[in-house]
Amino acid sequence: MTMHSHSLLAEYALLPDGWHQDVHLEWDATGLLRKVSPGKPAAVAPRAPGIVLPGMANLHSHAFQRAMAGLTEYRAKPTDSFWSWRTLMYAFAQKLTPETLKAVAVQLYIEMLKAGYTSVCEFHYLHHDAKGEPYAAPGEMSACLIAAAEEAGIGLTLLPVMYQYSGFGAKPPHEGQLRFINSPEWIIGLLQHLQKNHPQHAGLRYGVAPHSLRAVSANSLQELLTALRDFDAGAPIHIHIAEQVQEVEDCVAHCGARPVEWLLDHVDVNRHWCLVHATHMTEAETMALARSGAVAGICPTTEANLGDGIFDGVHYAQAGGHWGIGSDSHVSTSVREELRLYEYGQRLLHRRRNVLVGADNPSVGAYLYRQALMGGAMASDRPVAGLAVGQRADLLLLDNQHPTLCGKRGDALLDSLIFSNHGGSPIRDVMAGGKWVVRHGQHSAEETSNTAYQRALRGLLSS
Ligand code: NGQ
Ligand code: ZN
Repeated sequence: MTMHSHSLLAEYALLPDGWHQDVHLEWDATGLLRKVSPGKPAAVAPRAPGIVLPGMANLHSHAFQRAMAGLTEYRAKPTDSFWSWRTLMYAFAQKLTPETLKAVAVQLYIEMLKAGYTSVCEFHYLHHDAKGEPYAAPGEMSACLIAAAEEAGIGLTLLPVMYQYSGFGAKPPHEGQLRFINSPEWIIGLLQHLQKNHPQHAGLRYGVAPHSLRAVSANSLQELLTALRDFDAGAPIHIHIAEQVQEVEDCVAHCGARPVEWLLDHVDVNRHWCLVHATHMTEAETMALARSGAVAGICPTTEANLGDGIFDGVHYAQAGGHWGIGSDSHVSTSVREELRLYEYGQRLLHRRRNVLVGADNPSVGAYLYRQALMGGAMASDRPVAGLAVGQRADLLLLDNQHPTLCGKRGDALLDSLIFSNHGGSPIRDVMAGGKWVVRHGQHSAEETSNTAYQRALRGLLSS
């Protein structure tokens, strides 16, 4: 295979309608697939020996939190919880500078690519400096994430976060939240600035993220959505919705409804929406969310790490709800581990096996991979839904001789990839937007990034 070719012959590939032999893939200079033809060996195209999967979209990331993974796993109080973790996270967030954010994000995005994510949605709220003063350049921190994604070669959906309050009832923000605080006008102004200085393309998309119902008011949420319609009516909208029982109770006390219930009643929630951590829903809310066409953003490793609870995957799957996965706080950046833990949570809860499957296919791996791919593409609102004409050439080339995969065909490959975890990853090469970014398990910018990351981490941990 040559580095600059715009075509390849995939020996065995997963397409939207299933597995195919000898698939001729061709893409254009913008990285979009122009040809996907199975069963026609073309002598001209370089051969990709192995198994080709579409690359996965990561629908929820707070990049800076990568640098604190592993640093909150000690007991400070017997009552340690999501909220005490959040206090530690705020203290850490205070230390980030534009330079350290960029170094951490490049490292993270390289790790994501190596683990099978070819796109990421950044739920980005570190807008101002540590005192809460705006940086001289608007979007200084956003620009660092855009530059990091470009350097790593990962597709990016950037979602600037609107954040106003510390709790329901317009409680004033805490000191630790001052870096996040803004308004609907500020967010739209930022989007305009970003669109001017870093215009959107197939690898870069903008949307918005009202942080949560506890951090914004009903009025400012409406204002943001109205202004967003003028800026870009199809832009993706992400929100943290019902992660903790405490926030559900506070929402009921202040708004007279549970968070998902309230949102569905007051806002036109549709396929442009992604509800992250829809952990605590009644069965009626679960069904209504599935019917809305929105995506549920599920972050299994982070939700387990923070003690959030378990998403009702069974009823949601029965109702045909869209969902995808996010690595959120980045205690793990593995597609395989995220999907495995989603199914394992359901098994432990229901004391059964093979819980999350589609109506027409018994393979758990196929359900998990295909659904997460579709939901991730919707939440990203970029053409990353799989290997089809018009979609991005985002793909993973797996080693078919790896002990995890050897001798297997069809959906058993996905079952094994997710549920058989032995001897390192079989993901060998990764292409994003038509460019090989990982070859033989190595990213081209890995060494430079490691050095910058080590320097950044030394600074963050000593201050
Ligand atoms: C966040 N993370 O914004 O980083 C949140 C914690 C909050 C998760 N929800 C802060 N996992 O929800 O207030
Ligand atoms: Zn989050």
